[in-house]
Order: sequence, then structure tokens, then C-alpha cells
Amino acid sequence: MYLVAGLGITGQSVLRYFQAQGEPCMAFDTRETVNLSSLQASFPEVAFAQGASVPKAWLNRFDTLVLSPGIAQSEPWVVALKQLGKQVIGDIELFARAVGVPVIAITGSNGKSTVTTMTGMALQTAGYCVAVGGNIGQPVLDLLIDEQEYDVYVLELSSFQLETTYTLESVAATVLNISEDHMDRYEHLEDYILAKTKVFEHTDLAVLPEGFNPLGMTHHAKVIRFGCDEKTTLSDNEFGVLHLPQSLISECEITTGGGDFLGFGKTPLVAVSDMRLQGTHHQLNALAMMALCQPFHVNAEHFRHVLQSFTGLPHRTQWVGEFHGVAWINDSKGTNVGATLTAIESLGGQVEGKLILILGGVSKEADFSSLQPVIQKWCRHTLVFGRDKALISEDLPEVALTLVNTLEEAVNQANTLATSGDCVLFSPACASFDQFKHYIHRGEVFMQQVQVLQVESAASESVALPEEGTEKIC
Ligand code: UMA
Ligand code: ADP
Repeated sequence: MYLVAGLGITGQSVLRYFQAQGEPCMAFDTRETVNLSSLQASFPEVAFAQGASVPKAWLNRFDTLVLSPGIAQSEPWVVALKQLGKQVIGDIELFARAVGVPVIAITGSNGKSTVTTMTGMALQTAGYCVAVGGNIGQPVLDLLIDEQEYDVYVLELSSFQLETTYTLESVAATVLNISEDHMDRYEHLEDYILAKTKVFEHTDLAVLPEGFNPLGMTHHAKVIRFGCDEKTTLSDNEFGVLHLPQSLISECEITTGGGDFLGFGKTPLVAVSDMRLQGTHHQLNALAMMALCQPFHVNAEHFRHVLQSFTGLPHRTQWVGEFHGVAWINDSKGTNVGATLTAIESLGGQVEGKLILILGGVSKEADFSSLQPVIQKWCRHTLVFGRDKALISEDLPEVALTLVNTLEEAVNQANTLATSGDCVLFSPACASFDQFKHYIHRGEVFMQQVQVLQVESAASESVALPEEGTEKIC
């Protein structure tokens, strides 16, 4: 018998899965805020409980705990259950035990959703029937029980999900990059890295960023490396940026674009200038995507189609609008310091003026000091809002910043501070749950507030029109 713990997106998908399998289970959530009545209506066969710990009367009735990723195994009630001999697994482990077709597994600190989406697109373009899911927001067990027969699953996996995954076999797996995140959950950075590298435990092909040598790889997987240093040649197991002399380009099948190509070994595949997404980090994402597709029949044309058409996911350095010569960018998915660092560095060089940066929320005990030099280089001013604003500002003593309480205040102040040619970058480097439901909600609130300012700005410009001899618009 299973106990499903956590009744959010994951827990509810586990209940649907067990219902479809006719597998009995019980369900539990530590938060009183969860509304059980609609769940009880959908799953009348399941016993539900809420509270600080699992009801005592249930302890002999289950042997396996299916833990949602947001619940840490260090929670006292989970520790107590483990001491009683209960097995702890997650939804990905249930998926792993049942899946019968190839899986590509993608983790890392940043770029997971982007690479997962592009990998799905590339395989689909090449004619495969692809399911994309996991931490990206689509629970994997729902994919397993839907009507469709897939050729391949492309999964975004978080370190939280990997902690409770033991037998997931994949045809290709990657840890895209590592930068500090979730330090409120992990005691040491090494613990976070170890959770991530579990993705390689049962993979046929490990796709590794240059210089990364995971300890978790206990068997002999084939290795492909990817990296972005410009080179004139690449080794046979390496995806990278090929810088080709003009004479060689004319001999290649692909002749569009400039001298830099995303390539594999000696073969140029896609001109960097063909990519819609700009920036070194997106070149790395594209290279990782191409490497992950190696076990499948995906060719340069398919890759080029994806990279030419993919304009990025919402809430990732997303252009919102421009008024008074100031551009506004929504990077609400920038939920850690590494993501915000990348956003500042890639946008800073493109802007005529300076960046106005908006940061803040739940800091996850991160160290923000690595942001200081890039902020000093690229930002005119920084606005910090949310629960941990004071903690964050302590790490940025040399930065010109203002503390505000809410995102709305930050947006209004940014509007006052920015001058023509500037860009307001909302890249919070924090989790959102102090003031928002999730990063999507936070990004939507930001975009709504920017739109209000944009409408006000358009209205004030319209009011000014009569002075230039046009009709007054009321
Ligand atoms: N809960 C408890 N006790 C606790 C904590 C939570 O009972 O101590 C309950 C809550 O009351 C709630 C449920 O658990 O009912 C929420 O479960 P959850 O936090 O595991 O979240 P889900 O709704 O299941 O969503 C999860 C991922 N969330 C987290 O890992 C925190 C989603 O990733 C993922 O899209 C979804 O599963 C489907 O796979 C979000 C995320 O923020 C985007 N991920 C982190 C990140 O990307 O940095 C890891
Ligand atoms: P994840 O799913 O890992 O959170 P996303 O693809 O959603 O990653 O991107 C989140 C943010 O991380 C983006 O807004 C961008 O600023 C940053 N980012 C994307 N790719 C990379 C990368 N390869 N390296 C560093 N930062 C990245």
C-alpha cells in the first residue's frame, strides 16, 4: 500500500495514476490550506488526512511513501517514517518502473525548461511522437496514462525529483550546468550536485558540459561533451562552436550565416546567426539539445528548423514592451543567482543605456555577492523587493539600490528612474512564494503592471496631441 504525501500538481497526478491502475492508496498533506473536499469527490476510494504528521492509525497500513518533490526528506515526520522502514519514492520512480519507451533526462541549475522544450521540438520535427514533462509543469504520470503512444519521453527533472528516483533508465541524460540553488534545502552545495548527478546512474549517454566530471556516474556510459569556446576543430565526441575560415564555409553543405557554427566533431550543423535566441547561454542550450538527440535520427535541417523558429519560453528574458525609449523585460523564471547573472550579462551588452534591475522574493539562503560586479558594470540602479530584501542587500554593499516592499512599487520606481535607451530587467534571482503563487503568477503580475504604465504613457502622449494641431482624444 502507498501513502501519497503532498497534494499539489505531483500528488494529484499520483492519485490519478493509482486510480487508473486500480492501486489502493492513502493521501496526506501537512498544510491545512489544502482543500480536500474536491479531491475526496474525485477519489472516493482514497482516505485523506491533513496535519503535522501522518495519523498513527495509518502507520501499519502502508509500506511506501510517494513524496512530492517540494517536501524535504529531512522533515521530521519523513525521517520518522524512514526509521520505521518505509520506502520513500517519488512520481519519477513510479514512472521509471512502468515506462517502456526511451527517455531523455534533463537537469541542471538553469536552462532545463528551454533545453527540454527544444529537444522535444527537434524530435518532433524529425517525426517522432514526443511527450515532454516533469518539472516543466506537466506531471510525468499523466503522460504515462494518457491515450497517446509515445516514441520518446523528454523529461525535465529537478534535484528534488531526482532525490527520490532510483531506477530511471535513459538513452541520454544531462546536467546542463551547476550554480548555487536551493541552499535552504541542501546543507552543502555538494549535496545539491549529488542529487543532480543521480540522473546519470542508469543512462546510456551522458551529455556533459566541458570540465564537469560527475561523481554519480557509477557505470560506463558513453560521454559526449558540449562547450562554447570558439574552436577551429572539435574532437569526435564534442559539440561546440566551430569557427570556420571563409574558404571552408563554402565547402560546407550549410552556407548561410557567418563564420561560427554549432557543430559536432568536424561537422558544422547550424550557423550561430540562424539562431533566434541570442547569447552564449543559449548556444550552450542548443548544443546540449543536439547532443541529447544523438541516439535518434535527427539531422542538421531539423536542428536548424528548431533554432530558427524557437523564440524562447514565456517568463525567460521575455520582451514585454517599450515606451519612452525604455524596454521592459520579464525574467520571472530567473529564480536563482546564476540565472539573473546570465540575464544581466546577456542583456547588458545589447542595451544602449543601462539596466534598471528588479530583484527579490525568497532568497533560498543564496549568496548574492557574485551579482555585485555585473550589477556595477551594467545597471544604473537596483530595486529589491519582497521577504528577503534586507538579506539580499547585505550581499550587495557597493550597489546603488533601493529597498521596496512590493513588485508594484519596484515597477513604479523603475519607471521613474529609467531614461530613454535603458532597459528595465525583472530577474528576481529568488523564489516567488512570499507574495505570489508561483513564478508564472509573478511574471504575469509584472507584465500587467508594465502594461498599465504603457497605457498611461500612451494616454498622456494622446493628450499632448492637440498642441500639435490634431483633434483631442478624451
Ligand atoms: N506540502 C506538504 N508539506 C510540505 C510541503 C508541501 O504537505 O512540507 C504540500 C503542499 O501543501 C501542496 C503540495 O505539497 O499541497 C505541493 O507539492 P510540491 O511542492 O512538491 O509541488 P507540486 O505542486 O507537486 O509541483 C512540483 C514541482 N514543485 C516543486 O518541486 C517545489 C513543480 O516544479 C513541478 O512543475 C511539478 O511538481 C510537476 O512535476 C516547480 C518548481 O518550483 C516549477 N520546481 C523547483 C525549481 O524549478 O526550482 C524545483
Ligand atoms: P530552468 O528550467 O532550469 O529554470 P529555464 O530554461 O526556465 O531554466 O530558464 C530560466 C532562466 O535561466 C532564464 O530566464 C535565463 O535567464 C537563464 N538561463 C537559461 N539558460 C541558461 C544557461 N544555459 N545558463 C545559465 N542561465 C540560463
